[in-house]
Amino acid sequence: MKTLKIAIQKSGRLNEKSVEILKNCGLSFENYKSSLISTVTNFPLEILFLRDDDIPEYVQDGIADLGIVGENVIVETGANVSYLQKLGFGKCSLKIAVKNDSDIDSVAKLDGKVIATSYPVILDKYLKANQVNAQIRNISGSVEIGPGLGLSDAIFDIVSTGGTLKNNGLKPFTSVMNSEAVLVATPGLEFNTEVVELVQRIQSVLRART
Ligand code: PRT
Ligand code: ZN
Repeated sequence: MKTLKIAIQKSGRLNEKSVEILKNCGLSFENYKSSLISTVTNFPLEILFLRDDDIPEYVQDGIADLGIVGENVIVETGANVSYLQKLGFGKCSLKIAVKNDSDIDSVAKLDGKVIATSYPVILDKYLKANQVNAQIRNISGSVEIGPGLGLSDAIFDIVSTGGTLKNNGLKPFTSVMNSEAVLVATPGLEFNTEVVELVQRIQSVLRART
């Protein structure tokens, strides 16, 4: 029997809920902050703790068989993975926002403007689909600071409560995609006996919650 590997986020917004759902499936494992790999003692599974950005490619390439990651990260990396189950946490939207006093209120008005984001691939696709010619500035974090500093005319970022936009004097005017944490697998592994068993356990945990 093959020991499967599942990649989850090491630390960050999805870590706690990812660990929790696996524990609720009856899986027994140690969760030390310093350890990057943990062996499940009552199921043929190892847990790899990774940066979320690396998870889609690890799963695509079969280094990990399974992964728990935000859909936004999968779409941004363009990884070829199989979607097995939406997990109901890590919910957010990717939105375009501008300064409260900006006159930009439609996608068309972004033509010729500068947009700061950590999600250049998703944004580029959206702009092309809308035939808008804007300059994308790729920034790795704190993109909300851009418009206030004159660095960009707009931002494209993750929004959940909207509090960060508000605190930075920004307002969203369009939502490009919704996202939540999903369970993904290396293509072809969907029918593996242990994968099927794990997905069934996760689905019954999710059912018990509703
Ligand atoms: O270290 P690592 O690379 O693994 O983590 P990370 O820092 O890249 O990601 P992390 O932990 O911040 O987020 C992991 C995933 O959680 C994201 O890829 C999303 O799928 C999901 N998620 C859900 C969010 C949010 N909600 C969220 N609110 N990710 C980020 N945010 C940030 C957003 O970037 C913005 O700065 O929170 C701020 C906005 O929040 P509100 O509530 O003020 O709107
Ligand atoms: Zn990340």
